[in-house]
Order: sequence, then C-alpha cells, then structure tokens
Amino acid sequence: MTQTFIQMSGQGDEDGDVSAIVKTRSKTKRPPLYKVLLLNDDFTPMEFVVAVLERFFGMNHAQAFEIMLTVHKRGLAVVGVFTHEIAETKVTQVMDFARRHQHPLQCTMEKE
Ligand code: TYC
Repeated sequence: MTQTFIQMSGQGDEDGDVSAIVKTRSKTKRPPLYKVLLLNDDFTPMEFVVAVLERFFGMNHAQAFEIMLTVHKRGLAVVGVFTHEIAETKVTQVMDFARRHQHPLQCTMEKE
C-alpha cells in the first residue's frame, strides 16, 4: 500500500486549519512467472510430443514440430511461461497424458 501526501503550503484558513489530500493506492504487483520445460528422452515418439504441444500449449502444427525438434536436439526447451497455478496445471496435464500413453516424457517448471 502506498500513501501519497500532498503538502499544502501557506498557513491554513482563518482557524489555522491545514488540509491535506491523502491518496491511497493499492499497488497491483505482477505475479511471479514460471517457465514450463519439456525434456528430451530416447523413447517418446516425436508425433506424441507434437500432439502434446498442440493440445496443452495451443501451438499450431508447425510451431509444435519446431519446438519438438529443439527439445530433441538441445535436450530441453521452454514451452511456455505462466503464473504458478497455470504452470502447475500444464505440468500435471502433460505428465498425466504421457503416463496414460505409457511414454516417459518429462515436463517440469522453474521460476523465471
Ligand atoms: N527424442 C525423441 C525421439 O527421438 C523425441 C522427443 C522429442 C522426445 C522431444 C521427448 O520432449 C521430447 N523419439
């Protein structure tokens, strides 16, 4: 909470009263952000990873294929940046989807 006091100059009115305007402003702080990372492995099929990126991260096929290849070549990639709750939900969705399909795909989050 920030209070701004506006200083009044002069000696006040005939009673000697000095008035002040006090503005109270609630600072809207931006929430901390978290990177969601997708990790490479040797077994998850490329098409499955592409499907994950389309389904849970709203990418089109070309974007998803490009990011999948980045993970495949470099070992990992940031696939999105979200608030804590949304990042956690994405990680859970990906991990559940991979487990249901019996793929070892790993997805994690870290503070930006
Ligand atoms: N390396 C996997 C393969 O050759 C493909 C892959 C890409 C797996 C990205 C996981 O996050 C991943 N089939």
